[in-house]
Amino acid sequence: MSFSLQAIQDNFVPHKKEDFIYTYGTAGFRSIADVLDSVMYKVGILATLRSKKLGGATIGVMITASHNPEQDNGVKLVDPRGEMLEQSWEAYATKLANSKTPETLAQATEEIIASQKINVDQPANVIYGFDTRPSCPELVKNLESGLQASGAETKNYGLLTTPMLHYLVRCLNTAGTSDAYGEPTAEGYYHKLAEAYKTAVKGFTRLSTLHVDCANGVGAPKLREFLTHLSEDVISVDISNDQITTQGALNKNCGADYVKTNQRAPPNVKIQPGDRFCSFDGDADRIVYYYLGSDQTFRLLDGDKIAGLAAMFIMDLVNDAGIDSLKVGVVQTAYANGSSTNYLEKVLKIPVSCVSTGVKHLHHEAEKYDVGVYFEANGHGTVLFSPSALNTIKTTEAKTPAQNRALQQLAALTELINQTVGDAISDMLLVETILTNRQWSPEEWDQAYTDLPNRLAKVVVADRSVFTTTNAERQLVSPAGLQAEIDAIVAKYSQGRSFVRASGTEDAVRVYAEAATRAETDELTYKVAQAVYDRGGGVGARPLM
Ligand code: G16
Repeated sequence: MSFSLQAIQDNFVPHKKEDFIYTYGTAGFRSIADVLDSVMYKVGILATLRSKKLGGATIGVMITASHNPEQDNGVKLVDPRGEMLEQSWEAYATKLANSKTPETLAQATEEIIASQKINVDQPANVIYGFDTRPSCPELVKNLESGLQASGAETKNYGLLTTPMLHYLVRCLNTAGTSDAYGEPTAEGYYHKLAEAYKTAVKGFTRLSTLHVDCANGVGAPKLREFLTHLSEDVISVDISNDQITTQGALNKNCGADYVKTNQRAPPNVKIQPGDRFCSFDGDADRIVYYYLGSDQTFRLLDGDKIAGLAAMFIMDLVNDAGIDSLKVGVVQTAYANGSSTNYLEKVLKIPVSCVSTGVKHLHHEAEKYDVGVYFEANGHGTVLFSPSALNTIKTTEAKTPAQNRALQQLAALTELINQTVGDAISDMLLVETILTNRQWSPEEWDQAYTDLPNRLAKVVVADRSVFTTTNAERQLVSPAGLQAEIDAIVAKYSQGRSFVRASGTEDAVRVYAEAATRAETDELTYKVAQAVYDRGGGVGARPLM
């Protein structure tokens, strides 16, 4: 298929809302689904250009708004190794998305071709998938129209979790190389994870049933399909919130974001002491665990706790395998609980880096370690093994049975963990592997450290773009004077910490706070939220305690 600017103009999909400004944010374009048709068309063109630029490598496009409510939707591009779109291209995405006429779109397209020196005669290969949102079929048509107009070879993989699409892209681009990642099919993905899990838990007693809340999203059918690859003696899973066709149910009072933000189990989940629970988000790229303590209180095991568990286990294996020259590190964001950072640095003695929100930032930082564990507190994360770490694990000759076992376990983890992006199914298997190996209950896992009480709040403002930050989002640069006011508030609370940043996926400003006690944390959160509302152009009701 050939590339033609004329075809791009002739098939132009106009904007539904003239004054809407689109931005390629934390996880691509996200907004109310009604205004995304034109954006999908442009993303089709961009994916084609990206593939042509990279000599025809397969690029992925995922249509999802993940944790957002059902009426939203979004789209993001996946680069050849399964990672997020290279950041320098985000500006091109934004430019194309905001082109309001066929002529300006053709001009913006030509500019990208010229500045990236793209040979438009190169072939282009693009695959795509989507989640369960009712708006997806219509948006897929617009995406297909953009891909066709720009002349890409395409394959529609249909309903997928986001991490499955990332996996498929990497498989297609590495097929037939020494780096081959797996079979580029859903079956290939299930098979790879299931085989690795069987190896990783071999010889250990199976744990009690794990209860999984699938947020009424795509994780439900995909987890069910996956589980057909493992027998009940290997894992026992009970799935809830699997109503993918019930209107309005997606992420509503359930799912990882609900549990993390509200610090409580979904109301329709009957949680009993001793049981182990986890929640996925709407596209199954995040996971958080939880349980009821012996005092009947809800206990959250979030992304920080998963990072701590994974880092501890990997460090032990690396030591037992006698390959402790490998540098293990953890990457977090400002949302990481202060106690978790303290545990990693002081108890495990692991280097910790702090970067801006968004897995794209964490992923790149994690690549700097031999084994980079990265998790956002919201449960989005994975573990990366560098090529040299993979080689060391594969080629080290064991001198003792214990060393041999540790090397085998590490090798199984490299297969079990989706190294392209955070993946709820794969992360769930990682946690289950560790708990099974240790024969731990969630309480035992939770004993590593005690979280400082913390709270997340949202403030709606007239224009969230006036909130700019520095120092990995820990300090505000603008609005002027607001950071000084926050500092003055925080200083009044023991172990107080708070920061404010504009969300890249929702139309709101986020406020995070932690302090020594629950009461202090709640007060600190609302004081800061009120300052944001007052100085940052708050709209609607002023936040109240
Ligand atoms: C996305 C990103 C995450 C980010 C989250 C919230 O998650 O992939 O990295 O933490 O949004 O971002 P923000 O605070 O900017 O709204 P998801 O699961 O919605 O794709």
